[in-house]
Amino acid sequence: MSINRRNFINLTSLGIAGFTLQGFVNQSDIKGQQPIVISTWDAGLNANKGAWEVLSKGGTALDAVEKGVMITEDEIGCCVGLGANPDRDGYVTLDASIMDHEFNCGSVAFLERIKHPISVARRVMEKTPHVMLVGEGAQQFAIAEGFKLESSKLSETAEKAYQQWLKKSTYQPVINIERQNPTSQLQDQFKAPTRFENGEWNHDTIGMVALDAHGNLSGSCTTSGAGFKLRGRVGDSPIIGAGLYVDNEVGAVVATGQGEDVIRVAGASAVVEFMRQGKSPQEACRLVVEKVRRIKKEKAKDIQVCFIALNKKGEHGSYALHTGFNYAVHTAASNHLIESPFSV
Ligand code: SD4
Repeated sequence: MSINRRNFINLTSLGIAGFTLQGFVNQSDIKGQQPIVISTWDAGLNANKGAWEVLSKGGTALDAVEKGVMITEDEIGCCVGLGANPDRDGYVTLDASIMDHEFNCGSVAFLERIKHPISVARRVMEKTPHVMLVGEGAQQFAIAEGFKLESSKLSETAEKAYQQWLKKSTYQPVINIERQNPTSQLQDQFKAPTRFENGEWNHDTIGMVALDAHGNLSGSCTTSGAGFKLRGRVGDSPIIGAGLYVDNEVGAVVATGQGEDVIRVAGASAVVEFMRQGKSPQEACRLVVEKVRRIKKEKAKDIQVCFIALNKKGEHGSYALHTGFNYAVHTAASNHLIESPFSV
């Protein structure tokens, strides 16, 4: 499919092009909703399959977005979870968040040695009066909930990357782009390095949002954050309203890229608010990305910020600051990657 990045057409799970959400959608409008799940980067293709197992059987979007990203957390040699790159002191620290259709939300940050931070985030949501637990406290909570304390040993690939990084020991944010991907139409014009080139992962996060057959939205996000970050650094992914936001009357949004710059604009929440005003998912994402670009001025060339959004009707869209971002869409018809439109 050829995609004009600047005039990208929103695809819809219903297969109907060109109808736009105008603000609030009545629950009765979406009876017999076709489920859909979308997630960031090419790792989303596998993650979507896990989510689809839940959605296709009439399961909830909440269960789907947890199960989906757990697949990525499990993938050794992938970008999130315990196999990912460590902080500058050599420890893998994980952030995750989850949100359902009733504004229930939970998150963990700076969590170490726990394989499925997304499930700990869900327990925070369901079993505590809090929204967010961090560090040692989050780990203690996880252990008390029966999660196993894993080894602190780095994966082989992360150890290699870390040794490489130690040679220079400078923190230089990278522009997140997709690894070489045979389906990428941008491949020729943009030579995407593999995740391991220069000893650096290319991106570190999976974010997922889903709409179930009951017409409810949920979202999840899980990440190792930025590789070689300062110890204690927390990004946007566990911050509700920044890395993830769900408003069941409007839509669900998740972010990836330079977390600091997503936090500054309350990114995911801002995208939801634009959709509430009637903007399409892609246009809502674009408006927030452009705000980041304005704020960052010439520094925008050094960072990546991307959003994916799904509205109440199953229309989806994305926008990124730079080329090289893609997202995976699973409907009853297919599970495929879409190149995101971008700003610069
Ligand atoms: C963070 N947003 O911690 C995450 C990083 C990311 O692909 O998305 N990497 O800032």
